[in-house]
Amino acid sequence: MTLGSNQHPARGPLDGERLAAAFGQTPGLALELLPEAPSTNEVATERARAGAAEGLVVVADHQVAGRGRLDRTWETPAGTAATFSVVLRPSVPAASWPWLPLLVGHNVTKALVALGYDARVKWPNDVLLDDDRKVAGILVERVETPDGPAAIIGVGINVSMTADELPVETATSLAVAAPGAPDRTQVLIEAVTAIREGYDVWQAGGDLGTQRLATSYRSHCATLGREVRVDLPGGGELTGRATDIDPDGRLVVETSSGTERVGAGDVVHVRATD
Ligand code: BT5
Repeated sequence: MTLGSNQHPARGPLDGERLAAAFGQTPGLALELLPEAPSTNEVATERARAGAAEGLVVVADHQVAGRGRLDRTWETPAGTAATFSVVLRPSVPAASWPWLPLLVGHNVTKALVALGYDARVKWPNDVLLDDDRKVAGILVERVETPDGPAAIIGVGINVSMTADELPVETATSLAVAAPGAPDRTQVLIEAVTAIREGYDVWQAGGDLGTQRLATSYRSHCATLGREVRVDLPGGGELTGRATDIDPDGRLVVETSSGTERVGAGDVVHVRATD
């Protein structure tokens, strides 16, 4: 039987028991699984403001109003994606916070590599597969809460979308990249565990932890060595060769008029042009 463009193999719901068992075994993680949510970042923000402890993972089986950066949207057909947010309450100095989005991208990439995919991270934190197509997006937001500032770490991973379900041309999914994609529950467990472990090592390591993260991130970052165009808010742009990530997590670009550094919060788009 061939499947028409509107028919897709059945997709089961996330396995709440497996998620609860996996997160229950990892110290510092707790699970809130919702059948449907507008945006897990929104729900996790509410929970953080209401006093949720570090490590709460809010998972939506189906996220219906997912958010990207800068008011962009994140679209995931029902049953095809891992969409979750983690509440963190970092104790690192404020100067180290810019590394957090990079850390998340780095560890989601590592989780996909461990699952057998040729994943790499595009600065600051888009996770790419074949032909530079985006398989995962990350939205890190700082929120003020009565217990101090919290970081809401939002991650969306395209797992089982077929080619005709991809929301934009630049996207891909694990299933499109290779047959036999793991189920969404497994992808979610691997990603959350990798983020939590990477975060704990980073926090425990102090300045040395950030230096180690920077070294590891640089060696896996697909942007370094590429010719790039960086679109800036307000319509400006920079073009040149991306040569480094500086100690503050900024991208260093050698342009024809000198060296420029851009922070993750200051860019609209980064595109490889070579
Ligand atoms: C991101 O934004 O890449 C961050 C996406 C974060 C999504 C997670 S899901 C769980 C949590 N809860 C939320 O509400 N959000 C987080 P940005 O770099 O702005 O990319 C957004 C752009 O990617 C869109 O404008 C589209 O062009 C494209 N896009 C939308 N959906 C996509 C998808 N599923 N896969 C790949 N690209 C997508």
